[in-house]
Amino acid sequence: MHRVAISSTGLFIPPETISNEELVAAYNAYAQHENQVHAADIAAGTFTALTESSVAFIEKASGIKHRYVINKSGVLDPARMRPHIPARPDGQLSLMAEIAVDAAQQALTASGKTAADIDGVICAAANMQRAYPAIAIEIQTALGINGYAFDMNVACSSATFAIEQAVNAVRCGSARAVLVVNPEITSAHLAWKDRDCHFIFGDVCTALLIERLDLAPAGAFEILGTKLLSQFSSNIRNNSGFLARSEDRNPEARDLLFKQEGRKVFKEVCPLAAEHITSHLNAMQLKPSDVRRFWLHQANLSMNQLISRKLLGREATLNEAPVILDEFANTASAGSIIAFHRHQADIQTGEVGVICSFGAGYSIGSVIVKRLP
Ligand code: CO8
Repeated sequence: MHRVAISSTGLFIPPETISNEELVAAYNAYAQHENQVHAADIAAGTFTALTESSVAFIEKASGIKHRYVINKSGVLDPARMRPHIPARPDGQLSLMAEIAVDAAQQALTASGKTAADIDGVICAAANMQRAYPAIAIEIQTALGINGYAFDMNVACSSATFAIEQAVNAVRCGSARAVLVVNPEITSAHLAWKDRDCHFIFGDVCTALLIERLDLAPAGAFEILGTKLLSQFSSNIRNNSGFLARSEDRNPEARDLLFKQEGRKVFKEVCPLAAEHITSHLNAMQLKPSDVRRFWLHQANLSMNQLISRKLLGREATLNEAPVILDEFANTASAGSIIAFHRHQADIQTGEVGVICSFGAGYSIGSVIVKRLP
């Protein structure tokens, strides 16, 4: 059995950004237009008038200030309210593969590795742009990597669940190193016309190089342990899938995009996540107070504050539990990895940290790491 490390990370950030002010202005223009179109029905009581969104609510309820997106103009067009992403011919690199290759190349450069050092690629994200062939195989080929590649989806926990698969492959010797990439184009499955959730998500791609510790560069993070948990819930759900066509559904039906019972998710997932992290640490003879940094899933600021209160008996400082969701919004599985990518340079040799994701499924994944000399 080999010891395993996170050798490096990479982060692709889309070039376009949307502020809460821009988002709310577009939503409110859409709502006003809908209310004008349906004025007679509203007066007759057969149509419920749309209520306007507000920047103050978004910042107070979520902590989100802006988000990056692949395409801004389509999202902000009140007559469209979804990104404009032109279809590409089959011979051209697909969008998810393109942003994953960018993040993966950054991770390879950061660890001084080349394609020849890698034996596997896992593309793990909350949605895939096609059924097959696997996006991961396209990424593998674009990077010139031999070996194998596959896609997997565990919604917001896709990255941590993929880390465990990569760790197992490296630990037992079936791969020397595995690239885990998380291309999250959440803007394409977000209901931008729904005031309750139009502010939640953003686009990004992260990459992690999971490698045999004896091959990893100095300053890498040893993976001391991973722990996964899932518990079925429909409180976060997207019914889009290959059966939709046979079900004769309206392609515009609301349930074919992300939907959630946000309050229930908040109430149910916070205690589950805190309990999960504590029991994982206990199993490694560690306490939450031994942890130098928590790189938590980035869905909602109050959620992370509540989880850290449950863990530490007090609110964590930004140094102990960094926040990136103000800049990026919720980026599904990439959130905790962005926090790790951005906030790990100051971790000293021997210090321990926890990467933890939580989300749809429900699914929770924790990864305990220790900085190496
Ligand atoms: N502007 C103004 N007012 C609003 C708005 C708005 N935009 N939206 C809602 N309100 C109003 C409501 O109408 C309500 O009014 P009233 O009290 O009069 O009824 C009031 O504000 C409060 O509404 P809520 O109860 O809904 O508000 P909350 O305080 O609960 O905040 C949140 C809503 C921010 C959604 C919060 O519940 C939350 O963050 N919950 C946890 C969500 C979460 O973590 N979900 C995980 C999803 S991520 C995941 O698993 C990945 C899925 C795959 C990716 C999908 C990509 C698209």
